[in-house]
Amino acid sequence: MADEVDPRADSSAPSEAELQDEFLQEKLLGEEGAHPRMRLTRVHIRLGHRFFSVWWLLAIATALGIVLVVAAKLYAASSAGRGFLARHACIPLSPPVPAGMPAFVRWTHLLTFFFLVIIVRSGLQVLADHPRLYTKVHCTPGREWLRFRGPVPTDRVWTAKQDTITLSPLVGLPGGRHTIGVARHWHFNFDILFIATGIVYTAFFFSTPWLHRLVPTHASIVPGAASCAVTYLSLHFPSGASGYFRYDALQQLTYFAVIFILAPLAILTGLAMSPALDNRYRWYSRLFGNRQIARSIHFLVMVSFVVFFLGHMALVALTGFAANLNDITLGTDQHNLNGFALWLLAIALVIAFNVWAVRFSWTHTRVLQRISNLTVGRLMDLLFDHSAPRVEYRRSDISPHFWPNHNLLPDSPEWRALAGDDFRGYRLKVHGLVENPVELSLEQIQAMRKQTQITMHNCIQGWSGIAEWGGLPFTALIELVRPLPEAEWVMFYSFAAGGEGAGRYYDSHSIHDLRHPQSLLAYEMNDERLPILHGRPLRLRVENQLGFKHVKWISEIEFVHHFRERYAGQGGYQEDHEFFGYRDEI
Ligand SMILES: Nc1nc2c(c(=O)[nH]1)N[C@H]1C(S)=C(S)[C@@H](COP(=O)(O)O)O[C@H]1N2
Ligand SMILES: [Mo]
Repeated sequence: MADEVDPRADSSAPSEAELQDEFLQEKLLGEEGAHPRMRLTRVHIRLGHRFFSVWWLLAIATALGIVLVVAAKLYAASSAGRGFLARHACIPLSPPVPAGMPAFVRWTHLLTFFFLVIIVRSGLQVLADHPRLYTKVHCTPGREWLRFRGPVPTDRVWTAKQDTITLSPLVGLPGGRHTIGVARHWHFNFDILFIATGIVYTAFFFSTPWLHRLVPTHASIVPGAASCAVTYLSLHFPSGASGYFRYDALQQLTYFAVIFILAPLAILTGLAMSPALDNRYRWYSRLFGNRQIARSIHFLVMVSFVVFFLGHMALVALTGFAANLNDITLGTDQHNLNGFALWLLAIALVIAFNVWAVRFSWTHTRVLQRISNLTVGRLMDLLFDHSAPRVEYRRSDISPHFWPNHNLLPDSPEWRALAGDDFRGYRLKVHGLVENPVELSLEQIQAMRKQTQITMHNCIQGWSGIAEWGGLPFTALIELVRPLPEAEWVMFYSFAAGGEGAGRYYDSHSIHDLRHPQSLLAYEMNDERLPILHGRPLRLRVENQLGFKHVKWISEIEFVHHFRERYAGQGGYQEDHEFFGYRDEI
């Protein structure tokens, strides 16, 4: 039997500084080979059963680009082409608005750019933690449509954590390997800023004539945009002299699509990956097909933003750089270099912020985590706290492959001894702030109320899988032990050491979440005894939370007032060591 946990008496518990140091060491010294770096040469796309290097895609896109330019030049020179271009002006018919960008556009434009840089960089870091994109929720190795590293090895058990790749801090925020906890703090906090800016923009948008410059109101915009496309593709660019009285048809359509299609799509597909939402309102992720398609769309939206940014910058440069930059920064149409200077300053500030953000991530990780607990955590309280998970799947939905994570099996001698005796000697110890502390054998647990549920597991890294779980509904245990009124959190301790090998794995849940009908102490998976890999003899299911909170190989359960009283006080092993949020419903 495992000895009782008393972390307060544990003099070997690492200090904050040691935790921070260990994090820095482990993340930055990830050796090449075991955890390859993200490189374009390693990106492969699947067609049928074969994977092709993404270079082929880029080569085909380049060839297509050249063909389009030649075709546009030929067409524009032909009599039919000349006729078409004369009939359909590239400028839309919408009424002109006062010259110069209004201040709200200039400011939101600049801020959105800044926020998006952080969001894209931290998003890439999240992707690096499971560098495969799928169309099915099952995430079966070999069935991904895009991958950033080689195939999953088939000669051994391969965990999702082993599958992570390393990112340079030039690309990812904060860079390194398996820094998803930190990346999510940047990603979500800047999402909030991005959305707030979007709301301000939209409010102004509807109360100014700006509306008329962007919203397509006439069908002539379609041939107009075609006319612009032919003009641009034949490499004729308007000069900046015309000023920004109105956008041309292609500009109008593109800006409209970026602001009112791409940006909302980014937000909506991001939310579709939330376990709280997906396991409560299945119709929501179904809007996109399923949560893995939503994840793929989320990625493609990011790619579209980057492609748009490159094209946008190229055209701004080609059509009168100085005048355009005056318009974008100062809202004037002059031909001096003031706007250019301001623009350079803005770029320098964004770069400086990113350099600082990487450093800060490595030196003040706990501060970032605390900020997120206050911002993102509060928002999750507001949005998700009342949505008890309830979605169930059919047997035919069960995933053929369920990724394992972190440990292959606990290396604790107690667990090994118990496993050697087929867990006959196992006693689940339930104690702490309860009226009736108990020690339950597996037989006793199995003799209590049994519940089965076919549910979807969402790992923080991005993969998902559906399985059937059978076990004791947590409410039955609550009824048995009768928690005292001051018990608000429940700690789950594992036999296994945490992923970093330091201290045992544990996590906590609010009693509120554990009263949900889908909170389960599982001893069966897919109608069979819970496999060793997945947590034998007991593992937790709390379906509105991410996978890392589902403790495997449970040794004991303790009711406490607050999780702050245990170990480093952040709520769990991953929260202490990896700086994850203590509640992760998104
Ligand atoms: N004891 C213990 N429990 C754990 C982990 C772990 O490393 N140790 N990993 C967590 C993570 S990150 C996930 S996604 C799930 C994975 O469960 P599975 O291996 O059954 O897929 O277990 C969670 N429970
Ligand atoms: Mo996970």
